[in-house]
Amino acid sequence: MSLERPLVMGIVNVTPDSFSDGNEHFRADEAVAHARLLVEEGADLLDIGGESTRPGAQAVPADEELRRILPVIEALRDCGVPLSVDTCKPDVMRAALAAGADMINDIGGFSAPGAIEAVADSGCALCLMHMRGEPRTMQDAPVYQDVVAEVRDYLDRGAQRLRQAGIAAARIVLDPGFGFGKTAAHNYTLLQQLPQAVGQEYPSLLGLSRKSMIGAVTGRPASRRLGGSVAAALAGAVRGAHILRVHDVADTVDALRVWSAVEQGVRA
Ligand code: 7PJ
Repeated sequence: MSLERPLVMGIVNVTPDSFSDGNEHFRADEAVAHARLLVEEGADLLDIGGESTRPGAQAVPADEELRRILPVIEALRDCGVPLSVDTCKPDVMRAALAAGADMINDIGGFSAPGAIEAVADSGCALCLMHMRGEPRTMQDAPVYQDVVAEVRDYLDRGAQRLRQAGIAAARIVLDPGFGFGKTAAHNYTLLQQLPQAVGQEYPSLLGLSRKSMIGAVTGRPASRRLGGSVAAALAGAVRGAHILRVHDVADTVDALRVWSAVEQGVRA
């Protein structure tokens, strides 16, 4: 994909938290319908997730995660945009790739035993994200000496591990992991210094949408963080972010179009 303008990645959750009806088919159908709407709204790619990774969330077994996401991947294979799958589990990675996924988005940074082997030979794109600790406990008073340098170091080492496994540089995307073992102050420092945090060698992916760092500044609950999320996405774009992972695709696309018109003019 061209990375000349920031791409918008639409979030497709297939978790009971977001689709509270317990019926599996209903849940998959809802997710697919929502995903198709996001594509109509201008999503350049979709990120399908079957495990909630919010702070304090409990782990989901691989077979349950696959029951949730496989029907959704299969239904969306022909939707016109590449499909990313948000998972840390090597078994889920393999099955998702076999079902047609184009990208694996691992908040664990491909650190699980077997994760790199699961993706190495497929040719898929890989998003390697920084996290401190694990989702259940990561927000228990995270401490850094220098958050930008420590995130950069983690991402550099992670990318090195992928390269040493024979993975081409062109497949790799790096993400500073907003909200994953970081205070609001850490998150805003990372966003302000994005080029230093992610470096210049690989494209970057940012997940800022509706996160607590937006609530920390606006005082608003997750359901009312649209304006703050769009502002954060734009701040990322201004600093050179390549992929913006968002819930609100239409509004983010509008903001990026207006920003682009200001910077580059409107074509006649
Ligand atoms: C992220 C993610 C993120 C990447 C989630 C949420 C939590 N994957 N998955 N980056 N966040 N790469 O969306 O609030 O920031 S789940």
